[in-house]
Amino acid sequence: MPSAQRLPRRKAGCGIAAITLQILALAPVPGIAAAERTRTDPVVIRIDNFTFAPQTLTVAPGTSVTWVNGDDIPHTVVAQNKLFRSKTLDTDERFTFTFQVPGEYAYFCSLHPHMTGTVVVKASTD
Ligand SMILES: [Cu+2]
Repeated sequence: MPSAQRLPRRKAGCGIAAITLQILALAPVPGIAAAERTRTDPVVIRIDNFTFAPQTLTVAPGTSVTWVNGDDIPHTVVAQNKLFRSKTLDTDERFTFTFQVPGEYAYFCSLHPHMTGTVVVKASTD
């Protein structure tokens, strides 16, 4: 029996299988890297010209989102479900909130209620 395992044909077969496994093992790596990037990148929503940008932002659970007021007049960031509410933000002031629970969070500026935006929180595996 040990001699049968030393046949050259078998060795060749094992080598091809090993190469195939290596190719398959490489495949998931880009996906994992993308998920980590989603979690760790600082996420900023700019407030410029009475507009939140991006107006709709999708992040993974646990992401901290920072709003920065780039306007010369004050704004606020207020969740419609009252989950968060910033103080009045003057120029270049910022407000950060960490989203833990998946869902859609609509928010607006209480000083200019026509200013609206949405943060969508969902697991990166979706
Ligand atoms: Cu405003």
